[in-house]
Amino acid sequence: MNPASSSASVAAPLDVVREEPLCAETPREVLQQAVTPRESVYVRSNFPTPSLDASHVIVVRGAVQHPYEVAVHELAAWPQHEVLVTMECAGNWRLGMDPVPVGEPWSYGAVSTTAWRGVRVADLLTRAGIAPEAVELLTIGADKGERDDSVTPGPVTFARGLPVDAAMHPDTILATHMDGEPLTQHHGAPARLIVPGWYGMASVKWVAAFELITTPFDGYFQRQRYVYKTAEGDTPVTRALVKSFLAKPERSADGRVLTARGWAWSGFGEIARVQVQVNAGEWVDAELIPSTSPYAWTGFSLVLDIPAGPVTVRTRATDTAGNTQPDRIEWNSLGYGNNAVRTFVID
Ligand SMILES: Nc1nc2c(c(=O)[nH]1)N[C@H]1C(S)=C(S)[C@@H](COP(=O)(O)O)O[C@H]1N2
Ligand SMILES: [Mo]
Repeated sequence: MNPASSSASVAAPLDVVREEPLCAETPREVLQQAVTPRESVYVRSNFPTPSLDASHVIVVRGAVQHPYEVAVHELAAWPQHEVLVTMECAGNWRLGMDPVPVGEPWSYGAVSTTAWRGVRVADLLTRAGIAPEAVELLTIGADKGERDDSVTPGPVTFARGLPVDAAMHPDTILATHMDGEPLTQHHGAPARLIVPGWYGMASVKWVAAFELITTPFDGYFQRQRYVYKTAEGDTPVTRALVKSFLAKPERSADGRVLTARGWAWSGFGEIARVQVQVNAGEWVDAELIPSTSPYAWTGFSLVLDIPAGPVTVRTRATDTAGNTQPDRIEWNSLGYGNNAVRTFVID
């Protein structure tokens, strides 16, 4: 019954949305699998990809008792921690918004599930000794570039502030490996942050420095991007909203029965329920296939007795915090967090 059980791990080339800097989606046929093969993990980069190796040095500084530097190859001697995480770009399914907002025109494939391994950020910060006045961990990437709309002059560096409690969470890691192998260059080699449950922008790639700061970060990628901009004002984008999709429709030999399978995830809790609707009929509860990780998507499956011919199928997930995918979302000008129920057409 597992959505992944019908096929072995099969990779496929990414669907490229933009060549440079690379933005590319995980192809739909690969999204049938519980774990995304590393070659098929979506890529979202804002600037040219840095070329760094394991001699790259990460600086830990700011509001700490003992600032220090550590080369990435030295991290192999630290206690290791692995987490299986579904990571989604906040702009995933921007194309489903009407009108389509500015930004990368993502369809539904800016989401992947990967086993990330590395060192707990809590271990790195405990070694430095966090000063009591620290409020956020500012993670600074090694990539930068020009941004015409930046309110500050000069090149912008990819950097993000994360509340200290989220940084100290035992499953927040500085990952050096994905799928048991060193990170690929596009995914942040030699070391990247992984913040389970948050939209992808929190998981800073190519980490150059960790800086404990005493006032909330107000840089470009905190205040000018990754905010829900609506008529009511700006709200920061944080955790991933509850969402689901249909992965692999299967008909029986007589063409009648169709098995709806797919995945559901939420950064606000575990998946409590997935409902499926065919041709605008009743919503029916699907069977849930729990994940081995609280941060990885939950499978669902439902056998539907429907006639041959084109059908529309809609899926709607609810999490344990009581959030349900809405029929439509409030439009926001940067096009983030489109978790509205999507209609899938099956021929
Ligand atoms: N340094 C750096 N980190 C980054 C980004 C970036 O452009 N630069 N993009 C972020 C965004 S918006 C997402 S969705 C994820 C994507 O990670 P991936 O390319 O490994 O899938 O990385 C995040 N971390
Ligand atoms: Mo993203």
